[in-house]
Amino acid sequence: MSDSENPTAEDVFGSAVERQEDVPLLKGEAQFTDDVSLPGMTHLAVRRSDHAHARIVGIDTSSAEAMEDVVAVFTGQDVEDSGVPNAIPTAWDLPNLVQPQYKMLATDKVRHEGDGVAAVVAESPRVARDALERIEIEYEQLDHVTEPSEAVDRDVPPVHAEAEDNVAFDFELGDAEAVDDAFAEADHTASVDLRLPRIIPNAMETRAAVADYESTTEELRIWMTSQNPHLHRMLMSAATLGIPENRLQVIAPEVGGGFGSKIYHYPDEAVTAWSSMQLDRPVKWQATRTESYQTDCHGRDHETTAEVAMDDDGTVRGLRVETHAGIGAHLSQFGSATPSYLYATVLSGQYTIPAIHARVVGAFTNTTPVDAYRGAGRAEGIYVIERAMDVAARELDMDPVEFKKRNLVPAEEFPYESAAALVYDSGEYERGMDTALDHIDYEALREEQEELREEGRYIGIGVANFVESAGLSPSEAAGNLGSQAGGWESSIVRFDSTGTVTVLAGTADQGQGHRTTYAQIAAEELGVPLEDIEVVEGDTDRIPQGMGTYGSRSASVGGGSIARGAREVREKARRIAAHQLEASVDDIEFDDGEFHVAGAPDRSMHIQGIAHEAYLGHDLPEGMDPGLEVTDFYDPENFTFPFGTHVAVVEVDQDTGDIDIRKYVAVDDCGEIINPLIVDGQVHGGIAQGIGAALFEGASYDEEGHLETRRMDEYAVPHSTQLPDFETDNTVTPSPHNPLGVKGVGESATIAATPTIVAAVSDALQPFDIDHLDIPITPETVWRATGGND
Ligand code: MCN
Repeated sequence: MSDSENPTAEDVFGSAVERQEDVPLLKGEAQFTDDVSLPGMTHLAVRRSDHAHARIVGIDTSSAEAMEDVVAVFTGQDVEDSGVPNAIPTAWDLPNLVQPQYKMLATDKVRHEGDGVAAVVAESPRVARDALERIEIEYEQLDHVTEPSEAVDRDVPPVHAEAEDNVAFDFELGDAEAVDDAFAEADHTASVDLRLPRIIPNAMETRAAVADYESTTEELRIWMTSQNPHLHRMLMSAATLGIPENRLQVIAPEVGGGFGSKIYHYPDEAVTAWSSMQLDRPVKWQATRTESYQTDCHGRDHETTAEVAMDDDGTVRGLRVETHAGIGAHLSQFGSATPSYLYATVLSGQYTIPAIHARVVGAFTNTTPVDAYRGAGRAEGIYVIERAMDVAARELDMDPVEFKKRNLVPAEEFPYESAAALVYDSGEYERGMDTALDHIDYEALREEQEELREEGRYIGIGVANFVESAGLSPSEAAGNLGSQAGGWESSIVRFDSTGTVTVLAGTADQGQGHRTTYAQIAAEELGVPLEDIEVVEGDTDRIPQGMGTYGSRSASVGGGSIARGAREVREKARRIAAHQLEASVDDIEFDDGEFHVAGAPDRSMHIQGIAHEAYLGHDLPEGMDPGLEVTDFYDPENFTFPFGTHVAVVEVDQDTGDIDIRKYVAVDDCGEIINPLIVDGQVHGGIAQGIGAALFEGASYDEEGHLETRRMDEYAVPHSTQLPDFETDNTVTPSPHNPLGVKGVGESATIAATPTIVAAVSDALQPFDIDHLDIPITPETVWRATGGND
């Protein structure tokens, strides 16, 4: 079927249905948190630390309090004195994890520039901001540290007294002895040092919250920029504010991008809610762009050494990885999980590496907390294995494509248990690689490369393979690894009496197109036209339970739940049809919304008509309750493992250092595809962010520990004009782990694109004897590494 046609309900799954959510977004009619305006609403602003590390000696708020239209000024001590639990808790435990208390506002020390010290509530946002300046804070400055390895190696005042050496955790995975043996026996070894700098998430909409407390009912309602309203409700209610979940409603209206940064429970939203409780008035807070850069959790921040042991014929025998991971000044909810399990378990990549050992030291530093950013942990892991494989191929003087192919997990080995403790569900890695390579003429390009080098022109070909763990589940396994949240998802599929369908989902869209793809799933299962289906997310009162949108889980876990619920609804409708058509249930066939008696197509009822009967309740099978609605909780048996191969061809100009991406090919396998248009969009956005990390992005701190990249004109993200046209393609290897056979796709391309580009640039620079350049590889980096114009 063509892209633009309106598919029938029967063939809607797998069709390129246009995004249902775009019209209000494009017309400016969509409601974001900042659009929420309540009678009597006040505005909150946060006074943040100007220092990387300092003791708070005294705070004088009197001048700010005296300002006209200032309603209140709160300090950390006020929050403490109010008697609320005041904890911003972590959501992932590790065996030796140090978990210092993280409060809504600092009381004793500031630990990074941007830590909240006081909050002003005023009648207008302008007055609230102006009053911040009038708060006088006396500090005693302390030595600070921003680099992870330095934090644990250098003698600096600890960020937290609980971790004197700044070690938040020391994590190991794999078999160190087996790796030592592999290195002792192998013909060759290769090693590479890698620095993955901090990435700032850069959602279009900065974080925001509006809180409205009703003292008479003791109920709190909060609208916020959330990727997971139910998780926010859980963390905010008991641990932070000390109110029961059933008194707290969290609503995520439209959310303008998240990329991970809106998963977390931050102090700012909490202090907004707390202030509303103190004042019994609605309170709004919206981050400025600089506040967002200073306080939204950053991504990555790894310093790694990777070593590979291999034989003459190119067989990899072992991998050893040592990483220092910066986790920032505070432990964010998944700040321990991301650089440990999410990272180390994918270090095997697509390869049959018999022995793997990884050690990760998580370090507190005087910087913005670090947590999951698109690709979370898996991006870092795949970057390590792909760079290590490229450098190892170079060591063997072997073509990297040949070397990688030789070590791929063969299709017949699935389910495949890796030496890094994962069981990959399904895969056809060689087919993915071949499909990607079919988009270029590899041999011809290699010849062209040789010829151009004679002319002083440098092209490079980068080929990166990836596999990722998406949709963390089942809950029990996640719990065994330390997760304090479930791996399940919940949905409600409800017919109403007029035959329209409401799908309520516990996930929360930030641009992924759930309203379209979820409607496609329900349409397919129920045979109802798309326009009769409404998808609702992001309101804990309308959909009581859920886990949210992160880890590329919504299609497989959220979508899986909707499919299960819809199937159960359909089966109930089938029983009603059988009863009213006076036939046995086994004789009732279902075709595009219509139930009919086998062999008698004119004896039929449409499912939308049955919905009416279900609510009338006049003529139902004996013992059946009225209504046509199912609430489902779905806990899949395992992750899904999306995979693929990306290829880039670049030309590097030695004189200017410029990198021109001549071609970019992405072949992704996300199992069965619900909507190819949306999958393509996810891949496009993901490539842009992966290229951003490779060539443009990276937060930096100056010598005083101040964030230097504080604004959009100081932190480079790629413009569309700096990106090539992307060629996308798919292979389809269904996942056996969910009812739809889908795998995630939301992070795949971000994971793949960075190593692909770095491989291509390194390949181009071979004549300069450069194996690896750290990211972001800017023109200056290239120019310096190649000796400038010498
Ligand atoms: N999909 C599909 N067929 C598949 C797999 C997915 O049609 N086989 C569709 C899904 O139905 C969904 C979209 O593709 O509409 C992404 O699905 P999935 O991979 O399940 O990811 P999630 O919806 O759970 O989204 C999370 C993921 C993550 S972790 C980040 S970070 C990210 C991303 O999605 N942040 C985004 N994509 C983003 N896209 C936008 N526009 N904005 C963000 O902040």
